[in-house]
Amino acid sequence: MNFDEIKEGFVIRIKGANYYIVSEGREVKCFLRGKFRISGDRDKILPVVGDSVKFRKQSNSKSVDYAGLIVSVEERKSVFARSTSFGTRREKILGANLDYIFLVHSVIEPVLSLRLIDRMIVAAEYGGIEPVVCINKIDLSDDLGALKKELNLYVRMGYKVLFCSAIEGKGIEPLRELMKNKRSLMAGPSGAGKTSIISKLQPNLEFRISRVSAKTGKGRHTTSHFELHPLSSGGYLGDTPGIREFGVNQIEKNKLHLYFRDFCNFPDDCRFSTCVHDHEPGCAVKEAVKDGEISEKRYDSYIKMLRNLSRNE
Ligand SMILES: Nc1nc2c(ncn2[C@@H]2O[C@H](COP(=O)(O)OP(=O)(O)O)[C@@H](O)[C@H]2O)c(=O)[nH]1
Ligand SMILES: [Mg+2]
Ligand SMILES: [Zn+2]
Repeated sequence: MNFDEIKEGFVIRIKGANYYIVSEGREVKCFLRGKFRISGDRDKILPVVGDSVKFRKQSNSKSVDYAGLIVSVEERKSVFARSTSFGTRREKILGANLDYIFLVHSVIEPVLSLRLIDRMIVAAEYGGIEPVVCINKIDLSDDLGALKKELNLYVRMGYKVLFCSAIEGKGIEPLRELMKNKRSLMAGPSGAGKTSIISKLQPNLEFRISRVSAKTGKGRHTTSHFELHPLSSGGYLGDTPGIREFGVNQIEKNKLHLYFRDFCNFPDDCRFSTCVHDHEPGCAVKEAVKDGEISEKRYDSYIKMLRNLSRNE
């Protein structure tokens, strides 16, 4: 085959050995050959969805579905990863360069769990992705004011918190606005309404996304596949139907606190520089919890996660 001309693009879908790249507004089917290097320190890692790549376009190709050869992967700005098993710190990188991860949770059915939200936020912060808390099914809430007050905790930390009802089509516009020209991922417990929200964002997109998960969702523990789908208002969106658990066991115990944004206002105030804000005396974080500057719920989430990480070590 004859290759020339290096082009740039990013991976939106991987099927077997085929990598589908968007480049200059077109989809290009590419493949890998041999070993290649990721610029920076991650060597010999296979591209994932969202990776920016350089590829050699096949010359003389008239077909839209022409082939290219991926020659390099650019350094990742963010990663979407999860730990692969308990008792190890191994992780699997599922995606790269995502701008937002929408943490879709419902008021009830399934019941709202701030602890799960906290865990998902840690996973997002660890990967360098901006999380957006999205509370769906507000039509089922009997006290929306109280709910908003409860969630205000995240607003104070600087996170975006959205409320919507996919059924009633309420609160969808701000979601669409945020997703515009960004690469986003939907995540959250099964039944929270991810698919319903997608169908309101862009009719028929939910069918394309479901098809992806139907094909790959054979075993619920094996699924870790997602694709990025173009949004007609600009940007790309993926769903994570099979990624049930947000494993964060790969995080080092003494680094966990770095992913709690609200703890970071007190970085140098603890007596011990190695303080993980657990049983140490003179801990500024614990002091801030006592003073109500840090929410007790957040601290409880932290300790719970810390204990889980300890169990792994
Ligand atoms: N009452 C109410 N039900 C909803 C809403 N959004 C989704 N549902 C229902 O919740 C169930 C799960 O929704 P689905 O979109 O499949 O959730 P997913 O598993 O996160 O993709 C379905 O029966 C939906 O009809 C909502 O805003 N209000
Ligand atoms: Mg779904
Ligand atoms: Zn401390």
